[in-house]
Amino acid sequence: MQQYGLENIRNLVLLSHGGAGKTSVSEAILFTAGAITRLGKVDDGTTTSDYDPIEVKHKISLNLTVLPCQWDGVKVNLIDTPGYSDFVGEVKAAIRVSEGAIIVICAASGVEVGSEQVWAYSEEANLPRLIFINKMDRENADFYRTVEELQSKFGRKCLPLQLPIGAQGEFQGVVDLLTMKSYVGFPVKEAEIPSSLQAQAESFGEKVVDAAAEVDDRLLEKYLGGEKLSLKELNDGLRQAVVTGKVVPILVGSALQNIGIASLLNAINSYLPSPKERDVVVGDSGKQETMAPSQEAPLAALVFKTSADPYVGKLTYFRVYHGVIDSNSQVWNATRGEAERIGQLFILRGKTQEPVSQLRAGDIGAVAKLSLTSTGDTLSSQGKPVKIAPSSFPEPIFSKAVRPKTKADLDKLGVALSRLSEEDPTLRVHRDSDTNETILSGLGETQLEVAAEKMLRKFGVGVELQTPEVPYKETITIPAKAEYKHKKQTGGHGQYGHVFLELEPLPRGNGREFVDKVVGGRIPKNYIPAVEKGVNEAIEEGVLAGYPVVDIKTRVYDGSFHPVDSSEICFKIAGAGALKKGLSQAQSIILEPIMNIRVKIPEEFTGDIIGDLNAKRARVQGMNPEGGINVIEAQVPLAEILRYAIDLKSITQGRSSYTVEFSHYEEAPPHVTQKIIAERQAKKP
Ligand SMILES: Nc1nc2c(ncn2[C@@H]2O[C@H](COP(=O)(O)OP(=O)(O)OP(=O)(O)O)[C@@H](O)[C@H]2O)c(=O)[nH]1
Ligand SMILES: [Mg+2]
Repeated sequence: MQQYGLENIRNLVLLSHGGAGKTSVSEAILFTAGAITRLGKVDDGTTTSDYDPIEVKHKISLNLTVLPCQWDGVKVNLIDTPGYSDFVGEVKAAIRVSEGAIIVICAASGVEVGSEQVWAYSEEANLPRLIFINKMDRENADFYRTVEELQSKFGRKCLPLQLPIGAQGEFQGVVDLLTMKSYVGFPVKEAEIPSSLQAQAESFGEKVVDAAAEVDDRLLEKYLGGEKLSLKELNDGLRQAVVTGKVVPILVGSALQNIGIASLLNAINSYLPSPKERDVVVGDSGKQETMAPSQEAPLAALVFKTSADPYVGKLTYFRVYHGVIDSNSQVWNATRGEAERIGQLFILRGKTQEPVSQLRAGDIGAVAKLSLTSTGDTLSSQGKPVKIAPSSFPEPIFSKAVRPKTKADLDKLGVALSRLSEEDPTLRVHRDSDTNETILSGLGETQLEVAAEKMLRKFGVGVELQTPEVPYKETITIPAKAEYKHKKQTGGHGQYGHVFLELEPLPRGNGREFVDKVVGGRIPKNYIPAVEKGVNEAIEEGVLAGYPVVDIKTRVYDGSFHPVDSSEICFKIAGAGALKKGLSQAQSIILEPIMNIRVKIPEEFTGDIIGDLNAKRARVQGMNPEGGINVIEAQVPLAEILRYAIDLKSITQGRSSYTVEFSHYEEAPPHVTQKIIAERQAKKP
């Protein structure tokens, strides 16, 4: 097995909006580097990266995929990611373990919202990057228009290192502005620059030389002195400029035609940093420090993904930052403070797993069936435990109720859901005790639909997703007294229970209280728990629309009994009856949950968003415009924002994010109350 030193590894994440061609580019890279012998196609479901049957079905990537290959003695670990914004959890995990990024832009559709989003993520993570303008063979492909757009959005540091030869149906190859040669077709043939492109190449080439010389005083001096810089000097200068983020090279090609891919691999090796050039942050949130990477002991490896494979079981993906990890060894999970047994290690390439005896710092691998380790944990040595800072994931904002289709599905539901949320850290599951529903939360509708599909395919669990019910509550507004006598004379001995209750509203958020104020044994002590039970059962239903009553104090203060006919059940019935009578006199109202919401949008959408929030009965509480972004804070009823993830995406074309959390319960306005009551009436058999 070949081992690679730190400087001979590249860990790279492929980023773009949905469908710009990341998976196709990764396939072309694997093919060009000789890691695969057939060039698969997304449209045929034959790529190495999109191997999951659900990915094949939808023709989009849903999971991050590690795709190693070798180019010129360098191991390149590409990580393909999904472009659809619901799956940003995968993107974040991939970014966390990469030293560099390739941003794929479609030459026909240009810089889309999703491109801006992934650009922002890579800025945030401080990732040196390359831009690959893909689909040059497509109708409407325009290199120069796309470059202009890139420069106007992301600055002039976006610098073409190549020009395309021809475009659309005529696209044939690229002009390299460093070597000043043409590279045409596949397998690639080197040629002179076509005369029609000569002038263009010279003017663009000058900018490349400027940028390369500028980062290094020695080069700059030589250049200004009128000397020609060698290819090596240009490459060294550019590498420095790229690694420090001063230049983002633009390359061009077509994944489908496999044009420009060898040049892209060359650029990856030449310009993007190796693991050696990036320290890693370790320690707990209070006390963090950086650790320089090294292949000497001790071990430090970060778990960045866990997948639930129906055949292999749990598969744990990790990136080694320090030291070496061996197959069939014992390591220390520093996050949990426990030892973990490591079985056979693998190098993954899509679904293929190549067993290896060892993985060294800088590299990425996987291991099956770990018992206690989960995503975000650090594997290290017990003698020197360290914790590597894990990636942070966005909080769930969109929920659906999960209904199993059959009894058999119900039995397997819990396991399937917990496996899924282990696999995707942006998914959460909880049981809503108010509505008795199992709630699955995530980032958007598509993500939850895919989760349901995975449940069926991977775990054989059929479910339906429904809009969750709003956990309304009922409360009283004035004190009331009520009496209920349960008395029946049947054949043998009769039934008798008699209760007086006093109801009193409590301040919002105080729940329920039950007190016994009966004196003189007018209700014997042993029947009081039965009264309370009756009250509690009736209180769960309320009198308006079947919702539980809260913020209420119930006092039992009087009653009577019969020495022979009274029983616990009679007092329970009397307690429930008195409560219902009391509620109907105490001017009951419906309470609805109010959420705190924080919406982050580009400023130009402020008017639309406020208008929409107002229509949703929100109270806007603050606005903080900052650098083109506006943060709007508001309180809004839960009932109005069950589909907010979808609404917001459509108003802002995806240029937005928000967080939401429960705040408090509040009286629902009359028209809402009437609607809730009418709906309940309609549901009654
Ligand atoms: N004409 C042309 N089509 C391409 C090229 N690259 C990709 N495509 C097509 O574009 C579509 C999307 O390609 P993918 O590779 O799946 O794009 P992606 O960025 O991985 O998409 P997501 O994973 O959904 O984000 C597919 O139909 C590809 O065949 C290209 O260079 N030229
Ligand atoms: Mg893809």
